[in-house]
Amino acid sequence: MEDSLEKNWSVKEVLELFGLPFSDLIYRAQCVHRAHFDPNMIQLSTLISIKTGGCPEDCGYCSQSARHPTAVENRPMLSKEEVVAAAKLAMENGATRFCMGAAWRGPKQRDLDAVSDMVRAVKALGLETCATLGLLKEGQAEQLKEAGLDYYNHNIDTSASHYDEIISTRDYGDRLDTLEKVRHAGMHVCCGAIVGMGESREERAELISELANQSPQPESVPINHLVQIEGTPLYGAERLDPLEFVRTIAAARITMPKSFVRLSAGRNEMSESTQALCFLAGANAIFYGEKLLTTGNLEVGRDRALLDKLGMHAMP
Ligand code: SAM
Ligand code: DTB
Ligand code: SF4
Repeated sequence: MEDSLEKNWSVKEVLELFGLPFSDLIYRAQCVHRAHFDPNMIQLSTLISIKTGGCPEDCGYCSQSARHPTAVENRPMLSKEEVVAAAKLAMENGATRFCMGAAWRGPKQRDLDAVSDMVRAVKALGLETCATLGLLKEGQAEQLKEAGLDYYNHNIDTSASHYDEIISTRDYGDRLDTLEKVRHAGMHVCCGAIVGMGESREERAELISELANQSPQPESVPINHLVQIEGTPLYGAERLDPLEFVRTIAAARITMPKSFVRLSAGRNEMSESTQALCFLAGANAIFYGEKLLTTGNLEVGRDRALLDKLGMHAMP
């Protein structure tokens, strides 16, 4: 089979993957997955929102934008002690990475100092660390790396062509610029997208090609299904067919063979069968823990039961 690692994926080629008969697509995804990973192993990351709500940005999907009338309120930043206590619990439950999210356009210097302290403390527990704090300015990625940050999450969210329908307060190029800073500082990149935001299949193929054509490819690729939040502009958007979601996962796996493809937001509204199909299509990471940032996720016990049922084991 062709080694797709250094391959440049055109939108047309990705669209052809989407158009394969379902069984052929899953078979290809499985072949690629098994060439690079233990197919029964899954990586578990736990999220925490260290600063919730009151965000100045206007992302159309987000509960935390101050511009949308949602039930989420502007809360102060958590203390280091609160964050460390949550990280300990995540570790006891079996997570190997702890991801700290903040509702900012980007961190101010004072915020970054506080987050750096949290990163140091979480890292000292023996967990991998990840943060998602928005756009980074010159020098900020280096400071986070210095504090022991392993991964920085910054999503392209959607295709360049659909982007303006979703966000107006920062552009696609701003995002690429932050991703470049993360790479340059020597951190691992976690970069993915959200589907189910009214995009077409072609736009889904476009976003997969944009993720896959990053060089090097992101180590971690979260594929989120939109969690519809009352009060946001995207509330009421047409739900994606679950099998189209599975196809998106398969396309990510085939085009990014060595990346961890994370079945991310939206699992709470997904059947076990759909999740199992996502794993079959090459997803090998999930967010694990009762909460994502502001919305619910599956209970730890239910996730453990699902993994047991599928004979899957958590990455040590
Ligand atoms: N404020 C920072 C930023 O936007 O870069 C970091 C936190 S932000 C909440 C992190 C990511 O969560 C977003 O880029 C988006 O991909 C995802 N996300 C937010 N709300 C979501 C929703 N309702 N459904 C699915 N994914 C969502
Ligand atoms: C990502 O791609 N998905 C996560 C994480 N990175 C930060 C966030 C999902 C948020 C879902 C909606 C919420 O809980 O507010
Ligand atoms: Fe703010 Fe991030 Fe939500 Fe956009 S996704 S409104 S930047 S918290």
